[in-house]
Amino acid sequence: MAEALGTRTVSGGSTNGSVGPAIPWQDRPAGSKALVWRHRENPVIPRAPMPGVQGIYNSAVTPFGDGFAAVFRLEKTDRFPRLHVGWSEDALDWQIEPEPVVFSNWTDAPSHYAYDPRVTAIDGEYIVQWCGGHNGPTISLARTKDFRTFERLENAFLPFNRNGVLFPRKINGNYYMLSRPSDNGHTPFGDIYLSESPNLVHWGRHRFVMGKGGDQVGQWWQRTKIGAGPVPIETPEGWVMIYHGVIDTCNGFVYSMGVAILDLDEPWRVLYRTNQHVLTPEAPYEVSGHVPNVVFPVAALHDQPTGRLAIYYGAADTCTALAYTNLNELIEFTKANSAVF
Ligand code: BMA
Repeated sequence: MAEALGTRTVSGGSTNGSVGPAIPWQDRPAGSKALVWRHRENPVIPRAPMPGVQGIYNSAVTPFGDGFAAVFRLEKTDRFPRLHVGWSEDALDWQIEPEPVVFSNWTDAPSHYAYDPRVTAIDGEYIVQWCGGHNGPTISLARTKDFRTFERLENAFLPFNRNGVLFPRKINGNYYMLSRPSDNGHTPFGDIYLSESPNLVHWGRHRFVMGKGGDQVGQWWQRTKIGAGPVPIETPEGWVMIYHGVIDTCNGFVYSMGVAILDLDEPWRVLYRTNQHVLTPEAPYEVSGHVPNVVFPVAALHDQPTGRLAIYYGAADTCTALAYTNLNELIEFTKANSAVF
């Protein structure tokens, strides 16, 4: 049973410290020593939450008003990924808009797919980042205040790029966004980079942040590619960046979850990085689905007074799942089990 919580301070990609709704939470199962444990009723959003839908995964959730808003990657039976807004009081039960997001100032061409959205609360508005198809995948952006009207910004980068993740505040006066340059297909490589912008339009000062693992560093779980996940969480120890790491196997890619801590003022500097995954596909809904063996973290809700963290992740490119941890424990584990390379 999820324990009942009162109103708490919540930062889900927001660092404004505003009082927000109670985030989902279940205690670590009795007898378990797991650092990260799964919501017992996973998947929180099943593969077909409404008629004509066959997948909803890799999606962003954020505190909004008295409850929560989401931007979902939703696929109907044409299997074409689009962004759909969702509303929830408890971040567990969702009302999902049947029609995709429409932009006030931009008409998406029919070829413009949209997937793997993130949402960053910053300066009193929400910036949505996703992988959009514009003659190849790249990072698209839009701003909203109410999740009803969305204004498109110019694409941040040239194709090919994925996993754009905007920090929740300016650093030294500029916006910062992580990304993972890629190719036009099922990219068999990939490292995390950081770019800077004064205005969310012009991006530059691109810096390497961290690379995939491999034989030299004894890191096979992340040997093929890595990509940033939820909006980084600001802590006194640095920015906590949850990310995915991928191994190629004779049965395809396997996506797991890892953690890094980045310097607060120079976030291209990696202070710590887990030398092992902290969640890997094991549950039936993670090992079986449209793409088996995928745990793909994209959003995190943080309850500052308790340190509770609820992490949303796409499972097997099919449904949406939830896992829990304690942020302080996650940081301590990352520091104690770190390999920076
Ligand atoms: C990546 C993206 C993700 C997907 C993952 C696993 O390249 O396409 O949307 O979850 O592959 O299939």
